Amino acid sequence: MQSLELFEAIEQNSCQRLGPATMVLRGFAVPYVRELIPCIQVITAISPFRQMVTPGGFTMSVALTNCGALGWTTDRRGYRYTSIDPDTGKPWPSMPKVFAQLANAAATAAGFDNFQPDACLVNRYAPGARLSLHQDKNERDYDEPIVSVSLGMTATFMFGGHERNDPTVKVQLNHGDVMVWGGVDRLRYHGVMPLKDNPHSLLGSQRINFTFRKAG
Ligand code: MD3
Ligand code: FE
Repeated sequence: MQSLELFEAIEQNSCQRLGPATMVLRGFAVPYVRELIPCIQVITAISPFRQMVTPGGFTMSVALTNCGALGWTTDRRGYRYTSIDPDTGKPWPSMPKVFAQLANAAATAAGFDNFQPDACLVNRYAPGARLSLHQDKNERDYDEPIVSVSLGMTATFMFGGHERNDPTVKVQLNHGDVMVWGGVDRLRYHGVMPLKDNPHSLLGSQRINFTFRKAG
């Protein structure tokens, strides 16, 4: 291998620390992608992507669905986890084994043993979709880590502090990157900048993000 290729190969699988308890595992999900993509079709055939309304009355630009025992939802009454998809009246589709295996392996690689998620939020970003700065506060146990998997187009993630006005660090999240955070970083503000349209070879003009949590 040429030295530049060797460097790129290492870069592809690097481990980057974003905060005291936040790691970016570059390319960690790449070996799983061929199995993950057909799972997305199965999940969305049961519970399609939809744009939900926030308690403030805004329609989210990000479309979402869920798999696993619990799914994250929002409407005019608030944010919460439910076992039933409010649009279908049926349970959310079950979490594919390969999803749970990937989440568990990534958590272990980042130093969190025995992560067994019961919820997987699947976010779909079309060009222009964004997620404004927020905290994830709807889960029961803040000691459990969260694992996020990025697929498709590259997004710019914003990583803030514990106050809304704290400065943010911007991080590019590419196809196959996995982020794991917990502990003291669990309640940090974060968001995603409006998605630029640079079509991806496998997924086209979209970004799909899985966020695994222990919600119940
Ligand atoms: C929390 N999703 O669904 S990954 C969300 O890319 C969400 O779809 C984003 O924020 C997405 O709630 C970001 C989740 C994430 C990543 C890093 C964090 C949440 C974080 C760091 C600290 C706290
Ligand atoms: Fe979040």
